Amino acid sequence: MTALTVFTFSGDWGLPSTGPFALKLIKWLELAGIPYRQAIENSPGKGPKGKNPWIELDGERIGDTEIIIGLLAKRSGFDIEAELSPEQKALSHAVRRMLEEHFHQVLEWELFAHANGAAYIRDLAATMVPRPLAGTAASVYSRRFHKQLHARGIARHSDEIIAAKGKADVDAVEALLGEKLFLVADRPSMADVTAYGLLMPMAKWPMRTPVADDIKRRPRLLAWLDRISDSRAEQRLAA
Ligand SMILES: N[C@@H](CCC(=O)N[C@@H](CS)C(=O)NCC(=O)O)C(=O)O
Repeated sequence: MTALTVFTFSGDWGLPSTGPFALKLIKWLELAGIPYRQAIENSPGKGPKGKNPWIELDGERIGDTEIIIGLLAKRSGFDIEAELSPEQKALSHAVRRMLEEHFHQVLEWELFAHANGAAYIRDLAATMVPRPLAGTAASVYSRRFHKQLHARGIARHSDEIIAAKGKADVDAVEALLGEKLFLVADRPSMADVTAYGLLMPMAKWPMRTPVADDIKRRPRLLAWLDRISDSRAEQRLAA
């Protein structure tokens, strides 16, 4: 395959990127054994869809992890769910959509609207723009996310309801995992890869926020996230 560049938010908390969708994409590439170059770009507006991550392949910029993974899967012949039954595929799809379309709102709310998340964003802004502008940059960013989260729906609820909604998703994931190694099969599926992207930042960030704290109190879930983190193409091929 020709040279592939993946544009992601910068890394932190021991992760190669703080972006949930970037982590999902990077993990899928690792499982596929597809080499890539990571380029740090913290302005999503530079991407073809105004969202992070995106890739550059054969001179073309492509956004949206679902579209990117679909394209690269076709080109490489790597189908992460090749051995799943139609029912397992449906389950994996439903979990992925729950995490991307609902849980992602909770993650962003804790990061941008919760006081402890917002303090992290302010400190981060100070590392990116000169001091006098950092406060303004952080509040512009935070206002933009508030507006988005209100439009998506989550920010219309009280703090308690948002936390309960987030924990309900985590409960569902933990119940589905049960005593298994991965969510729907004995190897990672798209549900696991997506969950890694969406849950791992909250499991790792040091800020005290309600749903992140709840994830950190679930050893079985943390062990599974580490298992996905450690999964590589070699293991898949050897399995
Ligand atoms: N459906 C997209 C979602 C990407 C997404 O929501 N990215 C967020 C960061 S995790 C983003 O760039 N937000 C910035 C913005 O909306 O301004 C994908 O799968 O790549």
